[in-house]
Parts: sequence; structure tokens; C-alpha cells
Amino acid sequence: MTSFGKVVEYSAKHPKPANTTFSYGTAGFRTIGDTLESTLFRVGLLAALRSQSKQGKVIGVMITASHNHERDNGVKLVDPMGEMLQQSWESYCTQIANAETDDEVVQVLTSIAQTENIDLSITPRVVYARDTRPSGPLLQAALEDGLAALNANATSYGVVTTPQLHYFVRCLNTADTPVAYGEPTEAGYYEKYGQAFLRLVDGRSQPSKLYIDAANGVGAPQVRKLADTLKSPYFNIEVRNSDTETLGKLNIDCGADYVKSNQRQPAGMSLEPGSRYCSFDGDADRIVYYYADENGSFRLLDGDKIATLVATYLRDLVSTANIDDLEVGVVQTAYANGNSTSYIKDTLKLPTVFAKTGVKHLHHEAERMNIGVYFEANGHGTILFNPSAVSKLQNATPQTPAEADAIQRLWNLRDLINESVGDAISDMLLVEAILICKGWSLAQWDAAYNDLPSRLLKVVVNDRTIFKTTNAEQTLTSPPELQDVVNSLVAKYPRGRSFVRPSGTEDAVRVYAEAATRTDCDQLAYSVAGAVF
Ligand code: NG1
Ligand code: ZN
Repeated sequence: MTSFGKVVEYSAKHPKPANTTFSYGTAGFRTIGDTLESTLFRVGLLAALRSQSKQGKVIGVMITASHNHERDNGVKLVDPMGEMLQQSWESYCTQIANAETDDEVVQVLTSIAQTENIDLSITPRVVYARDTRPSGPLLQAALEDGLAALNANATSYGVVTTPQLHYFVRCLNTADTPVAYGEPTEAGYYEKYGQAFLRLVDGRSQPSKLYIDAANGVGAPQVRKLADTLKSPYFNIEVRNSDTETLGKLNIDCGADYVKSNQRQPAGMSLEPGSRYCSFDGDADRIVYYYADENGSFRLLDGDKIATLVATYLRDLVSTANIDDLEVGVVQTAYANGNSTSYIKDTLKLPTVFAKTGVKHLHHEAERMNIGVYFEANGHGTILFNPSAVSKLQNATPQTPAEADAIQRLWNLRDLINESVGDAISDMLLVEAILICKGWSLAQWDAAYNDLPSRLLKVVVNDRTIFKTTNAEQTLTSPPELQDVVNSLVAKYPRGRSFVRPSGTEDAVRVYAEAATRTDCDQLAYSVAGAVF
């Protein structure tokens, strides 16, 4: 029997729905969960092949649709260091998902194996997990069939957050190497990040309670387990929106995406001035903070605010550590609030660049910096220390106790962050640690700069593929002349900025606008949306 000998028989159990086209986009495959069975089966095949193409390194598969509706589901592949799937393989995913017959599935596999020169005698190793969605178990079974068809050595991590799966993959592939990342278990995850957090806050004043909105998703049980492991007054939390059992609750009127999009608190949280709140999204890879000011008004601390808080703290530590040429930089997308970008450039005097939407683009830009902080405004991001930063830290020879302390804190910070991907739980510990070290309330954090009024609109069009962009997606090259119209509208408003791009995850075009006043901002947003429609 050839390597693909069992594929046709297994594939026949998971027929592709007729008249459906699947596409591996920014967030992998994502659509109505019930339509994804054939796709999951085929992703299992491809994950196995990807592992063989990497000489048997472990590949991850995460079944989730993040902040999207509970009826949706999705799947994405995780590469050996816990990073997103290499871009050149995305088209293979799309190709195999759209193969019309079982024989065609084998043809696609054969052609990839030839093109990539894959040694099919290698045993594939794949780990996988899912979030709390009701369609998850069925899709997982289809995935397992795909893995079985290629005799993969496959392990389920059950129901965990997306960043936990990324962490496990990185741990498994770095075990017994000088860059070993940690224990590839849930307990290992809590231990690594929890202990780094405690090392940073040891001896400081204890914080007030943090109320966490877990979007009725997988973040709820996971953050509780972290609290049970830590048992520390420094991690004093109360989890709300933690019902993962009742159907229809996931992400409804709660979660980071709801809070960021609606600029209001989630259901189940009434804000008391002085108290502290944060929201995860459905698979716990995004986080935003918020509070009520003394007038009771809602104040959001989004991904931009987290990036500036973290960048400020790192900049100060690096300066105290007194290490030559160790630079902190910030990567944002065009959705970053204009005042956050000005604050990074003009006040913090740190380099900042814009990347295209989607964390893999930010991640790649951040890898180019010594210490790269990257966050999307929606709360997805992390920090990367590149090899040059690591060796500068290793070779540093502190001359004073303050320098030694700053270097130790930089190491602890590095242990505290999930370097493979943005992670709501590790980002929360990071923010908490910085606030505890600075002795800051959320209002003190918020005081650094004021957001410009902004508005994000979704416009449903007949064909979003005609919208093409350049310049980190801020300038339209198609349809012809539309960018000129946007420019003339923007020119009417002080501090006006607006751009139009097709969504990579939804069948819609997004319009972003900001301006000096709320009225101007809304007029600009709606007039640009009108021009798009
Ligand atoms: P699209 O649908 O391409 O705008 C959205 C988010 C991204 C990213 C991806 C992946 C906005 C404006 N867009 O992408 O930032 O998080 O989903 O989940 O928030
Ligand atoms: Zn998510």
C-alpha cells in the first residue's frame, strides 16, 4: 500500500459539500461549523504532510472560530516554533479543501509531496485541540480520521485556548535543546507564566481584584486553573461570563471583540469607579482592559494602550540596564489609534512601523526588532526578543545593583510572555505585573494619551475581491479613483484619517476613520462608507 493508500476510503466518509468554496485566510478556515467536516479531515492530511516536510517536527491544529458566532467554527495550522503556518502552504490548504472528489484529494497530496520533495517514510507528529464550540467534537473526529489515514502520531490536548496550543507545539519542538520553551502540559503552562509573574511582582503592594469577562469561552476554565495553581494575592481575580455549558452564550454580548467594537462593558459586568476589568475573546488570544472614570463613563484600554504601556516599561528597563544598542520598537496596524502612534514616536521616541492586518504580518515585522512589541488595536499581540537581544542580555555585565535588577527583570518579562503568539492570559499577567510594579491604577495607565475619536464600519458589497490595497492596506489601488474620493473626504476634517480594505475573515469591506472630534469622525466614516457602497 502506498503512503496515501488509505486516503480514498477515509475521505469517502467526509464528503465535501457541493457548491461550496473554502479559503484559508488570515485566520485559517472559518465559516459555519457544520460545513467544515471535509475541510477538517483534509487539514488532518495536510498537517501530517507538513510535519513530514519538517522532518517529523510536531505540527499543531487548532479548531476554533475565536470571537465569531457560536455556530461558526474554523481551523488553523501551527508551525514548529508555535508560529502561524508558513504562507506558501496556505494555498495548499485552500487547494485540498476544494478538491471535488476523493481521488482529487490524493492527487493534491501527491503533487504537494512532489513539489516540496517530502520524505513520506517519516512518521508525522501532530497535536490538536479545540475551543468550547458545539461543533468541535464532530470536527475533531474528522480531523482524527485525516491523521489516521496518514498514520500520524497524533495527540489531543482537549479543550484549551489557542495560545496554549501554540505554546505546546513550541515546547514539544524545543524539548532537549538549548532553547527549550517549557513543559508541554497545561500544568507546565501555568507554572512557566505564573512563576515569571510572581518573580516580577514579589515584594510589591498587592493589587485590587481584577474582574475578567471570559466571553463564556475556554478562557474561563483555563484562567481559573491558573489562579488555583498560583494561589497568590497578587493574582486576585473573579471570572464572569464563564458559562461554557449553555448553548448560545459564547461571545454573545460579551468578550473582547464586543467590548472593543461597541465601546461598552459586556453583559454581566456593572462597572464601579475604581475597579478593574478585562475581557478575553472566545479562544483567549485577545484581551482588552476597561474601567469607569469618576463620572461613571466607560474608558477602554485596548491593544494600542497595552502596546504603549509595555513599550514604556521595556524602554525604561532597557535604559536602566544600560546595554548598548538594545532597542525597543513597536509594530502596529493601520487600525492603531493615531494618537497612540504619535505617543510612541514623539513622547516615547521609539521606532514604530505599520504592518498589514493579521498577526502573522505583525509578528514578522517584530522579529526584525531587538525587542519588538506588537499589538493589534483589538487586543491581539505579544513581545518578541530576537536572538541579538538575547545575546546582548546574556553578555551584559552590570556595573550597579540597579543595572543587574533591570537585566533580571527583562529576563523575567521574557519568561512571562508567550513568544509564539498573542495570548490573553499571558498578556493579562504582563499588564498586571507592570501595573503592580508601577503601583498604577487603570486611570493612571490611561492618562498617557487620549484616543482620537475613531469609527470602524463594515460595508457589505457585491464583490469584495475588487478592493485591492497597498501601503500596509491604507491605500486602495482598485476600484479605480475610489482612493481619490477617500482622500478628498479626509482632507475636509482636522486630524482626519480613513482607509478602506477588504476583510480577510468576513465577506465585507471595512472602513476605518478617525478625526479630531466625534462628529467629524462619524461624518468622515459614513461618507467614506457611502462612497464604497
Ligand atoms: P479582518 O476581518 O481581515 O479585518 C480581523 C481583525 C484582525 C485580525 C483578524 C484575525 C480588525 C479590524 N480586523 O481581520 O485584526 O484579528 O480578524 O482574527 O480588527
Ligand atoms: Zn481569538
